[in-house]
Amino acid sequence: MTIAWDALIEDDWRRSREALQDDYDHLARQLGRRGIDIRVVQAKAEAFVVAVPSWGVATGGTRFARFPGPGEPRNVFEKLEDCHLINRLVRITPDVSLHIPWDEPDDPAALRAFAAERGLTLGTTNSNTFEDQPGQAHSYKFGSLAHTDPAVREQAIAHNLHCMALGTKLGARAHSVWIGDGGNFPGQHHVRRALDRYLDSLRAVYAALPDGWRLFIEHKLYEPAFYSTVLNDWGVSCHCARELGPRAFSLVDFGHHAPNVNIEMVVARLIQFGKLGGFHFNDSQYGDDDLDAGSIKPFQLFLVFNELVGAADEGVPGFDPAYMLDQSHNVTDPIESLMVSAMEVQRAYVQACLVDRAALDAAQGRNDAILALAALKQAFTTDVTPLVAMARRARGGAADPVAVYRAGRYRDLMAKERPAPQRRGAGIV
Ligand code: RM4
Ligand code: MN
Ligand code: MN
Repeated sequence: MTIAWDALIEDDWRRSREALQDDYDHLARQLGRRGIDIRVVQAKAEAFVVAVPSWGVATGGTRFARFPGPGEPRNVFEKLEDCHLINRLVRITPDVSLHIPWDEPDDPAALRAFAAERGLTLGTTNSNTFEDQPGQAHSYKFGSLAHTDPAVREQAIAHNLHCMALGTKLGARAHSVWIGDGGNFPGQHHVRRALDRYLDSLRAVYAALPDGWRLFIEHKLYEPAFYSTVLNDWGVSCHCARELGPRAFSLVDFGHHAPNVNIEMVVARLIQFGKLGGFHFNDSQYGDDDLDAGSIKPFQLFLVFNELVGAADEGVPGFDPAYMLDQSHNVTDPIESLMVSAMEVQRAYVQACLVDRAALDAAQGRNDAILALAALKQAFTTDVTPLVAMARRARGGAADPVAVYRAGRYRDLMAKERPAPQRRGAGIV
């Protein structure tokens, strides 16, 4: 059985078009008064893309429990089916990040073709040396790339090389490394030596980076190591990326910072030092909560995009960050969460495009804090909903993706088509 998505998208459009057009016209006039052509901004919205994580389409779970939903994907092909539907409705997520070995294909060419038939690319491989796999020679219990035992480090390096070799067959262009290495207790590991070992291992990974690829390294303050981690913050990450070479960059996962860290500052500094590789978008109240992007601190997301749009406008050399979502869904339908999150990231981007940079520059020059903040707030408080909805519509997506998704009753269908229990390790973190 198939679902008539095109008809559902049209129904939704017919229902909403009049109100939407009205709101759009109003916004066009409002922006016109500020000297902004809505069509120019809409073109930017239409060109915006953010990758979805293959591991995000299944329910995540916590260390306490996992409550799987009906019809969850059981393998990488089914994950791509879900990703395809997401992109079909929102039209800004044509790229999927894969996690190896969770998504290890028997036949890489077949997986690549399966994705391409659905208009999807597989742009980034993510390695996993934070858990053990069946039959593995050495355990990662006490670390991987930074382990004290060279045999464990070799195994972790080999896994990363495998990911990149696989990625070349899948058409990927980047490899992303996050490790769980660190200590749970003071004194457990030698802080400086652990970082030296990590860097030595990463040099071997970097040396094998395929032509035209970028290497992303992802810092994280804590978890699973609760006292100290090897790549603990953006400064250490930036240092390591510099040590490695011009194709190594820092990746910023929003949840990997202490509460109240000024992430837009982190982003600005990495831009300034030529080492911003990309993002794992999500949101959090406390730690690596992996909640939906923009759900807790939408103003922070906007401020990050304010830095990004500012850098793009200025033509900062080498500035080309990769945008990816990295979330774990526990109480929502993962497809809905990923659609909403992608749209929230797009919204923040579009709002940042509305910042009156001349006014902001002038206010900064005069040290006028009130008007500087006002320039940002004017953009942030502009409701761009009709603009992004029209952008979606122009690309063949749904005016209201969640409404269309619910009308299609995809989960009910999948519950019948995907009855088997999910395999362990298939993206459950
Ligand atoms: C980590 C980190 C990585 C992700 C894993 C599953 O906290 O965010 O990017 O691959 O979780
Ligand atoms: Mn991440
Ligand atoms: Mn994380």
